[in-house]
Amino acid sequence: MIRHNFLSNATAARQFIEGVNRLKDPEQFPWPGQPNLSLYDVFVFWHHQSMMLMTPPGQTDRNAAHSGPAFLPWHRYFLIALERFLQQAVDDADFRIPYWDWNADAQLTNPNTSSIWANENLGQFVGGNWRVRLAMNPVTGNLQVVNQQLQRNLGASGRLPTRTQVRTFIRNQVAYDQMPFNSSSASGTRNYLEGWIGAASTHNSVHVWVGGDMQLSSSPNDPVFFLHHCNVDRIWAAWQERHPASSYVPDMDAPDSLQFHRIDDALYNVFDETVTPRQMLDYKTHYEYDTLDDLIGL
Ligand SMILES: [Cu+2]
Repeated sequence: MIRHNFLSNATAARQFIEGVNRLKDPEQFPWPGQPNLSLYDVFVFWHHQSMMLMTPPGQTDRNAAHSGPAFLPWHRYFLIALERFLQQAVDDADFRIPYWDWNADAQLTNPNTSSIWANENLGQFVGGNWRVRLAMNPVTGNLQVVNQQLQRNLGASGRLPTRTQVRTFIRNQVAYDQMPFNSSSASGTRNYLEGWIGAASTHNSVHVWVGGDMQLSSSPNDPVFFLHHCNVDRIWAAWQERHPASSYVPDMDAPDSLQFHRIDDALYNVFDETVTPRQMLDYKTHYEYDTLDDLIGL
């Protein structure tokens, strides 16, 4: 089953929008035991909690899902988990999350004018019925229940990475990751793609470019989170195809300070399911992308 470009597959785009609206509805998809919260809100909570779980404790860089090797497999699993619920919501087992090809929008004179932000697409989540229900309390650092509009600030800061920037690190980065396996790793495709190194600041700068809720630990409040991360995942898939002999690191010989990031560790989860980075490597058992040629073709 195929993950398509959001802007070139109207069926996938429509199903994504219909599906997230249903998952967001506490009547249709309740969060058990949490009145007025939905299954969609669980994903906001899960993401926030992953960022609060520092690995190891006592430092402020690597957490259970970011600034470390598990960044890519954790977010791959996060999308697959939402994708399964979306399949129920739209009653279509073949549905796959579409991706936002922000490299294409980077070529526009004004990327804000991309039709992805039109009202019939993602524009409708701002100022309509869509509500942010969980946001971080700035004093306690915990999520609190709120009822507010989604915020974006398109293009106010950051920039969209160019296709050339992405193709260059896919080609040049042979290793998946390297010591010290955090945001200061000097090379490795994970740190380039996450955006802590390289002029493009790849994944990070797209969060900054969208702005508003996308810059917070509660960033899955904005449905574009999933389209963005689908493209991040597509770039990882392209790198995997380009470097089939390169393996995931670290293995289980790494110290416990790398818990959640070693190949057979359980990824941080709020659902009752054990999934490891190793189980996320072969993405083709779940989906394929309509194309990787723009990333690794001639
Ligand atoms: Cu994240």
